[in-house]
Amino acid sequence: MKGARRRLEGHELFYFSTCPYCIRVRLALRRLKLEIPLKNILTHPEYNSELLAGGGEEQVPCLRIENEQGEVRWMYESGDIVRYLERQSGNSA
Ligand SMILES: N[C@@H](CCC(=O)N[C@@H](CS)C(=O)NCC(=O)O)C(=O)O
Repeated sequence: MKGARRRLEGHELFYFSTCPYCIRVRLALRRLKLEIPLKNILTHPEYNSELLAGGGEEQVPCLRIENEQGEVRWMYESGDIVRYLERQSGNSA
């Protein structure tokens, strides 16, 4: 079924295109019709620096989550990220 994608404010996904764990997360985004900015750490070294400085690890996928109070969390596990996105979309089936 086609439908509008919903933008998740305050979220960014750090990834690179051939990483299988990142593909898993990107497929979940597509399935859940969620849109967030994607930051490719291989084509943009500055994103890799941002990931390391903020999250502490050079590993992808990593979801950066900033709440309305400006507090930031860095979520690294693809399974955790998919479950989190499902909860955000209201579709945890
Ligand atoms: N447990 C992680 C594994 C992610 C993973 O191994 N990512 C690779 C890229 S495909 C990586 O970033 N490796 C670099 C490193 O671990 O330092 C997940 O499921 O998200």
